[in-house]
This record gives sequence, C-alpha cells and structure tokens, in this order.
Amino acid sequence: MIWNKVETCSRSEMQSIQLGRLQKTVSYVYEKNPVYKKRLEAAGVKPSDIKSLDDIRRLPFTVKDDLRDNYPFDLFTASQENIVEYHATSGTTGKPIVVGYTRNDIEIWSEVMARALTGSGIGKQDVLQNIYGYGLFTGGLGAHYGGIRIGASVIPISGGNTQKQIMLMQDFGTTALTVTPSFLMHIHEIGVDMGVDFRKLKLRTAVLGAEFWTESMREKIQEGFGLKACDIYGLSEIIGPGVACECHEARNGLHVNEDYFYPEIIDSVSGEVLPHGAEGELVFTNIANEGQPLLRYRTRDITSLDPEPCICGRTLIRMKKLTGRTDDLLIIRGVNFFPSQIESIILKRHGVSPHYLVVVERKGTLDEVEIRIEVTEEFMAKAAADVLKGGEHDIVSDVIAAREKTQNLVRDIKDIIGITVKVTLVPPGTIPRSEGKAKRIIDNRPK
Ligand code: DLL
Repeated sequence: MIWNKVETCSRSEMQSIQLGRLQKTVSYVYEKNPVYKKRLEAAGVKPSDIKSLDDIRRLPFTVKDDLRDNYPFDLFTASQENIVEYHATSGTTGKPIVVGYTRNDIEIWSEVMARALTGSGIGKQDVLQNIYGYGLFTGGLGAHYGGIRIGASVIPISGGNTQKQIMLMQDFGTTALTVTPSFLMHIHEIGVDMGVDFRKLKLRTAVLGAEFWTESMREKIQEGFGLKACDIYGLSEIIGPGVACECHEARNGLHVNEDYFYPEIIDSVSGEVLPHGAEGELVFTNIANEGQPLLRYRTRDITSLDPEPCICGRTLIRMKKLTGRTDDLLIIRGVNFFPSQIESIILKRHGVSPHYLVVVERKGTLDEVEIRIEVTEEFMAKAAADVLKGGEHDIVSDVIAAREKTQNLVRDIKDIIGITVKVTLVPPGTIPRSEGKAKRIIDNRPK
C-alpha cells in the first residue's frame, strides 16, 4: 500500500516540486530570520540566485553548533504564537537542541509518518503499541501522529515498563510495534524469562529506528517475535521520525520523503557534493517546514543515495541503511571503525548475545579497546549446572569453550576490522539496558 501518490511521481515532477519549495523556503528564511539573512549575505547568495536545484550548493551548511549557538529560538522563523509544539534532543553535554513546529509542520510530520507506517505494512486494522518515548524526544509523538492519521488503534504506552509492555501485547492483541531495536530485544529477554512465547502472539510488524541496528539483529528480532521488521530513520532537527522509512516489500534502502526533506551526500572533509551511490555524510534541507527550516543541515550520518525506482512502486530516492555517524567513528591506532561493525561480527557467533559495550582507554600513548559481551543464558546455564554437578571434566570443557569464543571473536575482529582488541565475556544481564537508545561506547580517553 502507498499512502500518497506523490511517493510514485516521476523524477521530473519531484524535481519541480522540490525547486518550487526550495525557492520559497530560501526567501522565507531570508525575510523572517536575521541570523539566516546574515549567513546568506555572508555567503554572497540572495533568494533570487536559486534558479535550479543545483544552486542549493551555493547555500552555506548548517551544523549542530549553529543550533546550540542560537539556543533556544534564534533560528526559528515562526513567531511563538504560531508554534504549537516544542521538542528537544537530550544532548549528552550542554544545552539541548530545540525544535519548534507550527500547525502546518505537525501536518507534514503526520503525513510522512503515515507514509512510513503504511509503507511498513501497517493500516487501520492494526493495534499499534507505540513504545517510543513520549515527551521531548520526537519518537513517541511522531509515531503517534502517524498512527492516528492512518487509523490504527494506537496504544500510547511510551518506553519503559517492560512487563506491562508484554502484558498489553498479550491482552490488547497488539499487531504492530514502534520501538527502538535495543529495547525490543530487552523486552524479548524479559519475556522469555517469564515464559512468554512471543511467536504465539498476534505481532506482525515492527518499525524500528532511532539507533543503529544490523541485519543480523533484524533476523534475531524477526525470529524471536515472529514478525517483519522495517527500518525507520529521522532526526529531531529535520522533523523527527519519518524522514525516511523502508517499505515492507523490498526492505532495500529507506525511501526519503524528499518532497519535504531534500537530501544530499557530501564528502565530510571537503564539503563537496558526491554523486549518487557514493558513501558520505547525509545533508538535509527542509523545503516545507515553517517553524525552523534548516538549510543544508549536516546530520553526521553516513550513507549513500539511490534514485532507482523500487519494486514497491515508490520512486522516492532511497538512502542505504546507516553504517555509522561521523562522530561515532572510533579511530584506534589509525584504524577507523564504527561500533556497528563490531555488532555484525558478534551476532554471527553462537553463545554470545547482542548486548555489548565498547570501552576505549588510553594506556600511556596507546589506545586500547575492550569489548564486553554477554554470553547467552544457555551457555551460562550449562556452565552453572556443570559446576553444581562438580564434574571436573565438564567444567574444564566449559572454560575451554569460553576461551575459544573469546579467541574467535578477537580473531574475527582482527581479520575484519584490522585491530587487536581485548574481549571480555560477562554474565547475561550485566550490561546496562536502555529503555530508549542504547549506549554502546564508553570512551575514557582524555579529550
Ligand atoms: O532518533 C528520531 C527517531 C525516532 C527516528 C524514532 C526513528 C524512530 P534524534 O533523537 O534527534 O531523533 O536522533 C537522530 O539518531 O541522526 C541517527 O544518528 C540516529 N538514527 C535515527 N534513526 C536511525 C536509524 C530520532 N534507523 C539520530 N538507524 C540520527 C540508525 C538512526 N540510526
């Protein structure tokens, strides 16, 4: 099912929508906001200079620090009386980043979320348990607006409350979930301990995002719950969830709602725009928002774009599932890698769970990486039973098995990523679980 026929329009129709909206937005921010006016003047560009889509390259980039420097409202282009909702990112240090929505912006958000949920295979027949956090985080309300728009029966439970989540899945006959993949895995773990067989419930679809997750995690989730999982992407600065989403038919790249959010891929060092297919930093321009439209906002997310129409019938440009963020990139002894690469390796090995933490320390002048990984419940249960039985032979073989697991992981990581790490196996349940986005890196190196 396709929500809006614009999702299937021709490239030239799309480009004409985009150009009209881009020209309007550049004039709008120029007139409405003195900070933007100054920035555009400094770059030597006037609204009337935007004659083609390529002219977008003349506009200066916007970065996270611009939002911080103009905290809270100096980049807003709508007056307070026209703002109907605020959101903000939690931000680990300093002030959060604030976003303001006009009534029209909420309309856009509901529309793109309706497209995303429809594309994932959800409709009015579904009972949608919305586990994304409600509040300043955009996940909860974004999925809520989309759910209401398509006529699904939305359960606004928000994050946390693991046992209640499971109870409602059972009692309300939940068929669809919107949730972060890491919290969904946590729900699975707790449910299995309680003796729940999720595969016997009515669950059919999950729309997962807000953090990285790999294909192997998708397989685990689909198998554990007996459902189909689609990836959804978004960021608060641009609108929240719904910037792009996979379709359930192909699940081969996320369809970007490019009639509202104009995407570019740039080389994150030179700022040059890269051709379709090349991997680089994703940049978005809001071409229809009113509250705080951002021009060429650098997301720091890394991906590539593919304009080929999809088998589902959509012609919207697709972005590849994310592989990392420029600021998640760890550089260890000259080797660059993303924690998500470690995750793919871990998930291919038996006996260890997908719960892991990458800890980086500086010892003297050298950076050292320790990867803490939980062993599975089954592995632990067998070892505990062997200890209780006191069978020396079995205990020794468990120790050997654990050592082999560690050695295999160290070798895989060395082979695939090229760095030597220390792997520490830890008991199940000892790595902190998050009720929203998972924290995978502790970087203790002096800044
Ligand atoms: O995470 C919005 C959202 C809510 C998206 C619910 C999807 C579902 P922020 O908190 O501003 O907004 O974080 C945005 O999260 O720049 C990415 O680095 C990361 N991210 C979001 N979706 C995905 C995804 C929401 N599907 C930042 N895969 C983005 C990987 C994602 N990373």
